[in-house]
Formats: sequence, structure tokens, C-alpha cells
Amino acid sequence: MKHVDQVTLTEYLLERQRAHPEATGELTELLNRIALCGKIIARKLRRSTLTGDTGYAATSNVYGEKQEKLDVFANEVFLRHLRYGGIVSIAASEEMDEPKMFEHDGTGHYTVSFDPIDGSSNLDVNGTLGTIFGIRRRKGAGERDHGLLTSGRDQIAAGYLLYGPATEIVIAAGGRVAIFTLDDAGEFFLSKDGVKMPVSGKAYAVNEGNQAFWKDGTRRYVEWLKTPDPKTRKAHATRYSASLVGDFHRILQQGGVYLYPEDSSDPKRPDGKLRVLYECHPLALVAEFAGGRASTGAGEVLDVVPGDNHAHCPLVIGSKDEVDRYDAFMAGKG
Ligand code: FBP
Repeated sequence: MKHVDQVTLTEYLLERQRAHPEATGELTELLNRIALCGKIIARKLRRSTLTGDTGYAATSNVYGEKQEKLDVFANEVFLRHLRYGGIVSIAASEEMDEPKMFEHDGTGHYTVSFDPIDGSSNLDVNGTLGTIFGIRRRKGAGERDHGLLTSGRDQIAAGYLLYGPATEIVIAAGGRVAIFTLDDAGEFFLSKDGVKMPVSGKAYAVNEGNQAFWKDGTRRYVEWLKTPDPKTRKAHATRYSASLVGDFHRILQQGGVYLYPEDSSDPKRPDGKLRVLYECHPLALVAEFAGGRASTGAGEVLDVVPGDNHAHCPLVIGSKDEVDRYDAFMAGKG
């Protein structure tokens, strides 16, 4: 399909907006801002080894993790481009102890939660990276959290940017998932619309180094994944890139399952490593809109209501059949 026939992100969003006469255009503008942040971060990542932007900053985040310079850079890019125009009232980031409240005398209609750089351990080795985001309507000017600490079903849109051989943005909104690819023209063009995740798949992504700390159900499930199917004599294939976004993007299109289950390795975070607001809720919305599932092992990730803006939860996400099977193992029926 030649360039001229391709639909840009803005054109696609404006077309979708026409179906909602009550729409103000603010969500379209906000998603375009997030796409702009993605372009700026992608450009920085591409040249970071040449410009000395790799390596650690002098700061650590609320989890005590040393921040990478590019974590800090990406976080600032988002704050700079979410601040103006009175669209966003509060921005919460994995890299900030407290959410940022923009002084718009409370007019901003949306809240944004984001993980500026996902897959940080891949930063200095040119591995796959991402940015994850979730958008909610602001609730009540007076409330300190503006309705941020609510179930994932309150998200009206969510998605991620993938920084790989190509830069892509994946947006879930209105029950539909679409993928856009960044072109040298500097525009995101629609590459896939109405994405449906296969109901099953042979790829699994998990850090098996944590196996000793897993619950019995998780251990038996992962053993099952590695057991060859008697008919095909094939087991599931390990596909773990240390980037949740990279692994999820494969599963979205080819099926499979990603797990960061609860484990007892760190008593301070029994619910695993991943953060509800910045990683689990947004990807769970993408998975659900694409026909997949996201489970904690004891319920739907989208039904988790975080106690604070840095709450963690277990994440088992991917093809419906694979996640159903995990839940069966956790329920002792596997
Ligand atoms: P960051 O947001 O700090 O990168 O943490 C998330 C993540 O990097 C995921 O992208 C990845 O799947 C996982 O953590 C890797 O964790 P581990 O190194 O424990 O396997």
C-alpha cells in the first residue's frame, strides 16, 4: 500500500472521534501528545550511545532502583508535553514518588499514568524498550488523586510505544486496538486496525530464575508449558526479552503468555515486580480489547484497585486459553 493511501494517527483518531458527537477532541490531542513524546524518546534512544546519554543518573526511584539517565529524560519529556493546554490534571509516573498535579485550576479532564521506559535493563545494550500509558477521566476537582486509584476498567484509553527495529504505538480505545508505525516522514501511520490476539500460542515469557520463589501452581504451570505435546512432540517456546512491552507485542500478534507472577523473593513486594498503574492496568486493557486476558492468578488485573500509586500486582497476560489454563493450575485444577 503506497504512502498516499496510508492513514496517519491523527486522521484515524479524528475519524473515530466523529462517531462521538459529544467528543471535545481533547482525547485525540492527548493521544497525539503521547505519540510526540514517543518520537522524541525514540530519537534520543537511537543516538544515546553516541551522545553519552546511557548509564545511571545520580538518583533512585521510590522502589530504590537506580534511575537510568534515559528514564529521567523520558519522564521529563512526558511532563513537558502533558502540562500545557489544560487537558491533563494529574500525571503519575513509575519514576516519580508522587504524581504531578498541573495547575490548571482543576480544569484538566484527564489523568495519565505512565512508565516512561519499560525494560530498563535493556537500555545500555540496545535491547527492546517501551513506554506504557493509561488514561482516565479526572474525577472530582477536590480529590487529591483525581480518581487515579481506581479499577483498570476506569481507563478510557491505554497503550504503549515500542522502541524496536521500528517504533510503533499501540492504542486501545473504544473496545478496539490499533497499531501505528513511525515513518521517516516523522508520522505514525496505521499498520493494523482491529487487532485480535490469537486465543492460544506457543510462546511463553517468564524469568525462570525466580522459580524457587513461585507458588506451587505457577511452578506446575511452567512445567506444563515445557512438556512436549504428545501429538506435536513440541513444547511451548521460551521468548523472554526482559522487556514486558517487547514480549507483550509478540503475544498480541502471535499468541502466547507472559508471566510476572507473585513470588516470595522479596518480602517487601510479595505481589511481584510489576506496577498496577504503570504496567499492569494499561496492558490488561489492550489485552482485553484484543480478546486476550490478564489475570493475577486470583482475579482479573483490570479489577485490581491499587491502594497507592506504587502498588504492585501479579501479571499473567496473553491469549485467553493460556491465561485460563494458568488460573486452572492456580486453582489446583491444572
Ligand atoms: P522496568 O519498568 O523498571 O523496566 O521493569 C519492568 C521490566 O523491565 C519488564 O519490562 C520486564 O519484563 C521485567 O521488568 C524484567 O524483570 P526481571 O529482570 O526481574 O526479569
